[in-house]
Amino acid sequence: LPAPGTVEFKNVTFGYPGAEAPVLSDISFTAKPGQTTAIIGSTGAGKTTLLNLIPRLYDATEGEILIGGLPLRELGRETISQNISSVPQRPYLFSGTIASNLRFGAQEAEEEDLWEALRIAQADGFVAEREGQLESKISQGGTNVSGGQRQRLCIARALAAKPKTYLFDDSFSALDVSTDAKLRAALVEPTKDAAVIIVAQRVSTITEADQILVLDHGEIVARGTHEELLESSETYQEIVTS
Ligand code: DUT
Ligand code: MG
Repeated sequence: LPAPGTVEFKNVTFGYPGAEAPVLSDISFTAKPGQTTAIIGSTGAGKTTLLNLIPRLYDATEGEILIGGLPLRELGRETISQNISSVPQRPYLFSGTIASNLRFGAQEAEEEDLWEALRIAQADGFVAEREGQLESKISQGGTNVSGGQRQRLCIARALAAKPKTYLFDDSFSALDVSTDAKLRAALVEPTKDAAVIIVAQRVSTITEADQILVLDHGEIVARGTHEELLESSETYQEIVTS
């Protein structure tokens, strides 16, 4: 079997229920542990839809998705949530404390582990400044933290769960360029044995990725490293220069 955490798409097609045309067509790729797979493409290309198939928010209409070589459809909810952490495009926080939000996928985590996750996510500074720190209250929907803080808390939550597969949906674009760079540098070590799939808007976020998939109208129109795509893909060149 492929290593745990490996995500394989085999000829996956998906259409939203009731819609005529599929949103994703014949998608095939493998995201391996120890590697970063980046997905880039214009708005509406199907990037979020593709990521959402992995924790089974929807099931593929055709084709197959395998996790660690096992069909996704045969894995239980619990196995999926224990092994895959997803930072959604619109990250959400629950009403409760910062600690309870961070422990969502990691009930057993010690305070020290939570601080470590916050440090990596570049969120330790503002949490330390809040009255009550880890025990400070988050209001319903997380409206008493800023969008960028919410994003970093959700990244910390994903890290605290120590999954085998990370899904980041446009998780770095609300951060300023310098925080984005610091955060991604800090992520290298804790995610080094995991499969990391990143949807990005900024090319600078993914130039180091092991493979980049260029998605256009639900199809992978090019794939390769940043250097390879600069040579081979007009769509990628357009994204880089836009
Ligand atoms: N779509 C639906 N129903 C949904 C979500 C999306 O019909 O619940 C459509 C809208 C769009 C396509 O699917 O035509 C792909 O949407 P997705 O959100 O996957 O696109 P994206 O690549 O993530 O766009 P963005 O960069 O704006 O996040
Ligand atoms: Mg999206």
